[in-house]
Amino acid sequence: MATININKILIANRGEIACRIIRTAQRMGIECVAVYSDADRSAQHVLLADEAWHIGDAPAKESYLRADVILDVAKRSNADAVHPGYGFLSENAEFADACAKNQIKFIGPPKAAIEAMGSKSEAKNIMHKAGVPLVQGYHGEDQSEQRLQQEADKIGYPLLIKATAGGGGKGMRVVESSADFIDALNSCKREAKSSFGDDKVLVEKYLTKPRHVEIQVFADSLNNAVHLFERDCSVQRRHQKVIEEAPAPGLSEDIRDKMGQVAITAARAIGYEGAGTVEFLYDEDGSFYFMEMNTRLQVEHPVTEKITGLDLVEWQITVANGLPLPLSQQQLSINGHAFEARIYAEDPNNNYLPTTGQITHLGLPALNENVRVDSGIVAGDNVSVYYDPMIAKLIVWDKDRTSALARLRGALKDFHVAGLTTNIEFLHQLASHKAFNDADLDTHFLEKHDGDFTLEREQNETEILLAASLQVMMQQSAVPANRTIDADSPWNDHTGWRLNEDNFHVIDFALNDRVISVTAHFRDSNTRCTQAFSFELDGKTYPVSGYVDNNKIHLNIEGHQSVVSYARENNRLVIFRNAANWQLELVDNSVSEDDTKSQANLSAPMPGTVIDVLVKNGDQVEEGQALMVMEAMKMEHTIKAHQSLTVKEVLYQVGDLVDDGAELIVVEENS
Ligand code: MV4
Repeated sequence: MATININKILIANRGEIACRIIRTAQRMGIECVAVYSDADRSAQHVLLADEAWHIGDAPAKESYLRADVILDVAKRSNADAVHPGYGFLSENAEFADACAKNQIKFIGPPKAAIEAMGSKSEAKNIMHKAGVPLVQGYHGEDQSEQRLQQEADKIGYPLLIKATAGGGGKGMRVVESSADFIDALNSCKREAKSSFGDDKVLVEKYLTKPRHVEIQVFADSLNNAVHLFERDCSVQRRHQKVIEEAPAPGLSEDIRDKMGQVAITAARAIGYEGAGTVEFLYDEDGSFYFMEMNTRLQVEHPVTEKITGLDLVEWQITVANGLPLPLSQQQLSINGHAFEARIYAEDPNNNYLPTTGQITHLGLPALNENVRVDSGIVAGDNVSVYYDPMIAKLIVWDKDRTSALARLRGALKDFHVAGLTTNIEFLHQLASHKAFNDADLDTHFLEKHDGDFTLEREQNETEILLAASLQVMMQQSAVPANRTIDADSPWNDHTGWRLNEDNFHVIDFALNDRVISVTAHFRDSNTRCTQAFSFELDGKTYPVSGYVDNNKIHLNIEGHQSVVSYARENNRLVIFRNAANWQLELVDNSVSEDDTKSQANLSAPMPGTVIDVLVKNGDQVEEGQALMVMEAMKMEHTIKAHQSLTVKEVLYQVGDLVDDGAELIVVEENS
């Protein structure tokens, strides 16, 4: 096949995978066209792309699934190729075909290969002919009750009935004995008919403790095909993958090689081109059976990238250009071990149902060759009901499984999301679980260990509340080290701060459905930058000292020192400890007299140095009067009174460095 020259790609997708594809394409000097729905006007994939076209309303059916609209954009933007990502149109044979007919290269396999794998029974027939091992079963045309019962009895029990049009675990029935077969068959057919409009089924021997092991394959248009080893994706809930890893723990070199060769045979059998995945059920005795083939780049492809050192999107584009595969099988090898944890907006305490809302804070672990984050969101973005609730993928790599798993735990602790509930704490518990550490895996792993993942938020909540109290007091008492933005000023804060004679303050926290009150007293500080308090909570008094920096609260409770992370936005304070978080709301307990005087303080318009102070505490100043002069980037800026004011306190002196937004002068407006 002649080489093609792909200079511009339309990415028919959104979120992390669209961003991930754009990054590689741009690195290869290729222009990128994004498409977006109403919900994604300022999404990351839109901002990253060289151009972006609106394609419809928020629901996927009216945007990302509109093959006609997307093809039209591809033509109008002069794209040479379309990358479908995963989901949406990635395994839509008509779309692949329509692209080809319009001389736009579909970055994926030919139409026929997608079609061949679309039906479970057709796929199994093709694989059977090619000599690919299948679970003993029947996937024939004769769908009569009699024939199916007869085939079932021949196979033996337990047995599985699968809808041939099924997917994602829908339309499956386990049958324990011959007597139960007909009832299960009818119930499976009813579900298949209503879900897929097709009640054809196949029957096969049920493996009770299999693992999901899949092989990454790659084929070019010059008849070369290789495999890029395997991934173990046994840890799933409701057929959604949760943690994937590569290589599969405990797989022998011999089985790896056999499985890889079989996967290449499967790809060749359907004239494959590009990236694909052949899924196997891997049984305890070392036997493995073809399950299905995914004719796309998969969500979990980064674990393969980490152990092979390759960029699979680059390979896809290379192959789509008509060029040969970059490496031969002999040149490929496995280096180390990788995990991917899928970070979902979902609530482990509410049956793992998706959660929605704004991400108010996003703190990522340090990124390096050991830790990678693929995400399509930033703080401020909204997770909506319209799309998949996966908000990021955390990928870690190290020299072996044990050290990679330690990396995973560490990175999960540093993955901070506020604003909505996620599965991060659950993932951390999973990565800490003994059976997972022992790699005692099978597809029922999560069901089997379900009870072990109850989240214990109440545990050590006192420490969280004391840390939160320390943060509130440090922020409100305007200790210079912590004075950063104007919103942090006590005068712009209505959380209960007030100057009072006996120097105590009441902080009311709302946590879930409770209001928790902490009474704080100042104590003498032992050092310049730590501050000491007594906090009364639940009738007990805790002497606490510490300091706050860089989103961390350093806490010393009677000699026991600890550190937690936090994010503060107005009255919302989120404390992160280990992989858990506590979302606290500061409840307004101030009395109305405190609000009678307007207190618009004067703050720094940019970071810089104070070069002149023209007022002192107690001065009366008139509107427009110059109060302080700052210098930054060799430019002078004069801070002036916006109205008639009383200067309560000048907070900086000549020569002081101030942060952008730092409060400079505390004032009271003269009425
Ligand atoms: C099986 C099986 C046991 N025996 N087939 C589930 C989804 C579909 N693609 C195939 N599935 C299974 N097929 C036989 N003969 C167990 C499963 C299965 C499963 C497979 C992979 C990953 C997770 C799973 C969870 C439950 C059941």
